[in-house]
Parts: sequence; C-alpha cells; structure tokens
Amino acid sequence: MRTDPDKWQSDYLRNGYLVVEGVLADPLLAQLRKVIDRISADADNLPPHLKQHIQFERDWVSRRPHFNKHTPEQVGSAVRNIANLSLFDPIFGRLIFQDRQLDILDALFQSTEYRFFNYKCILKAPRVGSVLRWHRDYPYVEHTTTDIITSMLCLDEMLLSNGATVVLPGSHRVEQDQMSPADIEIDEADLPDQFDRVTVCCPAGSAVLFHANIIHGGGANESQLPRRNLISIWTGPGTYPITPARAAHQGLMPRSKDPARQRQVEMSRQKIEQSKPAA
Ligand SMILES: O=C(O)CCC(=O)C(=O)O
Repeated sequence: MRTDPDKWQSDYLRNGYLVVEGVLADPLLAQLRKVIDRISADADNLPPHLKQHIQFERDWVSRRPHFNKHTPEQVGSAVRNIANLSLFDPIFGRLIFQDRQLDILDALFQSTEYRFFNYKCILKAPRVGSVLRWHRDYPYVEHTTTDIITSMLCLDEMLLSNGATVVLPGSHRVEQDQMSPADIEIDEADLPDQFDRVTVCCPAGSAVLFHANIIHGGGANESQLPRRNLISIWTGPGTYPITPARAAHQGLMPRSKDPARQRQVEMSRQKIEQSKPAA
C-alpha cells in the first residue's frame, strides 16, 4: 500500500470518496473470502441467532422486482447482505484493528478519536446479484453530525460487469438538514443532475472509503464473478448515535489516546482472540 495521508485527505474532501489499493494482503484476502463463502454457502441452515442477520437476494427481489431481472426462484439461496459480521467469526473482530485501514481513517478524520459503528458484507452473487439503489448512508446511520465514513474492503476486483459501486463525487457537500429518509432510496429520476457518475473499478484488496453524505449505488452483477465487499462504518469525534439500533463492537476506538478507551480496546481484543467461529 502506498501511504500518502495528505493526498488521501485532500482527495476525500474534494470528491467525497477515496480508493486505496493494496490494503488487504493476499493471505488475509484469501482467509476472508473463505469465511464469507462458508457463511453464505448454506445460509438457510444457519442457527436462528445468526440467520436473522442474513438478507437473502430472493426476499429483496420479491419486494423490489424492478431491481433484478430474475425472479425469486431464479436467484435461489444467494445471499445479498450479512449484517453484524463479527458475530459470525472472530476474523472480522480482528479486522477492526487492521493497521492499514486505520492509517487511512486517521488521515481522513484528522484525528485518532473516531469509533467503529457497524459492519456488514454486501454480496452481489455471480449473474443474480441485484442493483444497489441510489442512496446516501447518513439518513439511516442516524448520528448527531455527518462526520461519518463508510469503509469498504473489496474481496473481489470491482468491475462494471460485476456491479462495482458507482459514486456521485461532490454530492457529499450537502447540509445535514437538507437530507431526509427519502435519501435512503433515491429514484434515478430524482438524482441531482450536476454531478458526474464514477464507477469505482479497483483490484481485490482495495479499500474504498466514502463520506456518509455521498450519493452512491451500483449495477447488477451480470458477470460470472463474485463481488463481495466488507463494509464498516466509522464515526468521527463528537459524533454520537441517535438511533436505538446497536451493533456488535460498536463504540470501539482502536486508535484512541484515552487510556480508558485503550483499556476497552485491549480487553476486547483479548475476548476476540479467545472466541471461536460461530458459523
Ligand atoms: O457494496 C457497494 O457497492 C456499496 C455499499 C453501500 O452502498 C453502502 O454500504 O451503503
């Protein structure tokens, strides 16, 4: 990974997103893919306490038939989203402390006092993975400020054909009170027309970080290749949840200088190291 904190920060501020290649080394990438494959291979048979965190493509297609050309039967048991990832395997808990990702977050927040909020894996299965509708993250993340970053670690190369993320650079420059729950699903016809669309194509192992305000989405996976992104959301200093929803490991501050927070990190790491895969 090439380290360039000043450029990372200026690109992020200007465009609302940033791509850094080489964040996941190959052995880690292989391990993460294996664990995601293990969870998604037979998700129908997961125990209920884990299955509740799985969103199947077939359920999404039933509710939103316009965003996939396949029927629920055709998409079979493909998994679309695994929420609360660290409940499934300690590898995801460990990833919260991965230095390369944290180095980038230090630069973008210009602080060490940011927190982990939540975790998911968005999958677009070969041939059947749906369109991801245009949206901003801030309205559903629900915090006191918009100093919030979504960080995607790409387990596969992102290509136009497998449904790479598409961003509207500049759309992150919007006042907090100008956003609403309507921004959680934006129709094509309602997109602001002053922004270009950028398809974020990047190699496997890259990190794509974006501001919670930026409008983004992505096409269906029409290829034979998988497209899996591990996605964590991080909140800046003085930014607090106003939602009652809580996630595993929420509030961890891996780079905090506060001794009480460092103690929380150390004790959490020990617990993660002692835990076993649940699925
Ligand atoms: O997986 C993607 O392409 C984008 C993820 C996304 O839209 C999100 O996390 O809000």
